[in-house]
Amino acid sequence: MSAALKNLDAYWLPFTANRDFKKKPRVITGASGHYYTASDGSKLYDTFSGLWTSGLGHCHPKIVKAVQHQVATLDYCMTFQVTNDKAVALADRVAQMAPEGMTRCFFTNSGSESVDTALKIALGYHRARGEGNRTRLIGRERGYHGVNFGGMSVGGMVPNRKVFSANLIPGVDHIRHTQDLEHNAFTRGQPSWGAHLADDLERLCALHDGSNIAAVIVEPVAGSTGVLPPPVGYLERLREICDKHGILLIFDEVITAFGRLARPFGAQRFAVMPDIITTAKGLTNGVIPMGAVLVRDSIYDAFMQGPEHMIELFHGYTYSGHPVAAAAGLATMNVYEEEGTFEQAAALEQHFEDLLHSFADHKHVIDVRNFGLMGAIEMAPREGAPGARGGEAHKKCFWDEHLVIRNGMDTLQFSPFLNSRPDEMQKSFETIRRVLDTIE
Ligand code: PXG
Repeated sequence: MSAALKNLDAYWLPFTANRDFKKKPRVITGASGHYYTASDGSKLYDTFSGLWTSGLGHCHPKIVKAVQHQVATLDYCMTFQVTNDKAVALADRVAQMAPEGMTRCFFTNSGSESVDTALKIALGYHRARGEGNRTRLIGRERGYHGVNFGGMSVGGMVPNRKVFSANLIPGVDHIRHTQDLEHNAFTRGQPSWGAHLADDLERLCALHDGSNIAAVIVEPVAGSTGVLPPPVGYLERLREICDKHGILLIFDEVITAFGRLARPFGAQRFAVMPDIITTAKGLTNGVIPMGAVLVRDSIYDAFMQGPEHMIELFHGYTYSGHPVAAAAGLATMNVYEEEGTFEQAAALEQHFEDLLHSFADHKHVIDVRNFGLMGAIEMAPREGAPGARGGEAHKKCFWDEHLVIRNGMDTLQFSPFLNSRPDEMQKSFETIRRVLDTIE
């Protein structure tokens, strides 16, 4: 290992067991296409497309070139009161791909920022229309909406919330999640059982009075919690209930946008139209941090009142619409189009599903779930050591098999490249099978 990598003391890794990690660090120093290079020079196949980010593969030459050019042309300019050509072009480009009527785009730098921006827009929208009483926000158990205070509050990941319990934002409630192994284990795609779980929103409308609720936020397919596809009819039902009570529906598409479900947006795949969509990750193929929030025209219009010289929304980030990020975003959109990436993703779905479900007979496996190019294999926890099986699988794959896999506790999650080679995808699952066979 190089001298620069010897001392990890200063480095506090996110969402990582730091002390365990530092005993034997897993450090990546390069990447090309579907492979990483580790600090010992070995090449590793990436089964997670970065962190759901890099569907086109790593260091795509067209994105690299666009970033190199942009950083040497306009490295930064503020987007408060002045802006740059790339941000303008990317907003237009993304709006053209969006569901009809969702043509307004606000830039952020991450999924967490997109979520908090969306929640603020929802609250501001109601207030601008004279319904300032609509302040309540509804999330879902097991939802992941990032780690800022708004997103954490509407999120439903218990370990992420536990320490901050007393400081979560007030006026938030949650509907039930949709996983129930008794009814929907080993479903291929959307479970047929569970649409009625959306009626939990009616319960909360009865409890709080629907007229006090500003917005409901859900991931169309829950990702971080271990891939929970929506039951057939579930999203439609949520939409109906929101309409009935005048509540905005926010789809958190940080994972599902830009091809993971073989469409620009999950909303299009499910043919259920939300009012606000949050994105990040695939917007730039993960190359430069960036997020975007898309809103219906009517939401944007509601803000455009009062004196024209006044700011309509007191919100924004120093790096909202950063020119280098926007250049990466534009290049990414070009590649999606030129290479037919979303069609490539669609063509891989069946193969991916078959490979995942071949684990159904494995002794440790209690569920397999998939939708689009999102997949999960859930193992039973080892007695007294939850998370141990998943952690061991990750390390064994990395050290012994040159394979990067992602585990959330004992659930293995998969986010294959949108342009994966079927043989490489197959080989990665054969390897994982071999590894699971060695795990107690
Ligand atoms: N919303 C959703 C739906 C996400 O998946 C965020 C918001 C937050 O994005 P940022 O860019 O602030 O991290 C996410 C992030 C996993 C995993 O293993 C998923 C995410 C982050 C870390 C791990 O599934 N998604």
